[in-house]
Amino acid sequence: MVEEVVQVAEPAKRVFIAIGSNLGDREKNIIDAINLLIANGVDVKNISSIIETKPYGNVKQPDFLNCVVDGYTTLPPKILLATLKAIEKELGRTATTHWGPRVIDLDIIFYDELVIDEPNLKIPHPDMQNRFFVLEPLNELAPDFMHPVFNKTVRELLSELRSKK
Ligand code: PH2
Ligand code: MG
Ligand code: MG
Repeated sequence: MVEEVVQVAEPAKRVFIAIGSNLGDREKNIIDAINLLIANGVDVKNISSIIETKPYGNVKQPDFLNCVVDGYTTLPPKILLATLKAIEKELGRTATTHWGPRVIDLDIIFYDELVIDEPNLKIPHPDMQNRFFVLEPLNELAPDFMHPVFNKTVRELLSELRSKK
C-alpha cells in the first residue's frame, strides 16, 4: 500500500511591522528593509506614509523616519522575529543602547489576533498604544483592526493617545 503524504499549507497570517530609522540615509534604509521583507517571506500589501518623528523616550538622538507595513506571512512568529533581526543585521545595524539611535529597527506590532508574552517576543508590541509614530501610520492602513488584548480598534487607541497628550 502506498501511503499518501498530504501537506496542508498553513494559511498566511496578517502582520503589521513598524519600521524606524534615524541614522544614515534613513529613507533608503526603510526602502531596503521593505524589499528584504518581500524577499524573505512577507507578502507586503500596503505601506503607510513615511513620517518624520521626534525621538520618543529619554535618549537624545536624531529624528526618525517611521512607517508601518501591512502584509501576509506563513512564517511562524519566532521565525518572523529571527527574519527581522537578520534584515536589521544585513542593513548594518550594530548593538546599540536601549532606545538609542539605529540604522533600522523592525518591530512586530500585530501578528493576526495572536497574543504572545515571552521574554524575547511580545505581541502585540507592548508599548504601541503610547507611540504616535506607530499608531498614526497604522491608523492609515487599518483603523478598524482590533487590538487583541485591549479589545479596542487602532482608531480608538490613537484617539485615546491624542486625548492624553
Ligand atoms: N524607536 C525607539 C525609541 N524611540 N522614537 C521615534 N520617534 N521613532 C522610533 O522608531 C523610535 C523612537 C526604539 O525602538
Ligand atoms: Mg522599536
Ligand atoms: Mg526593535
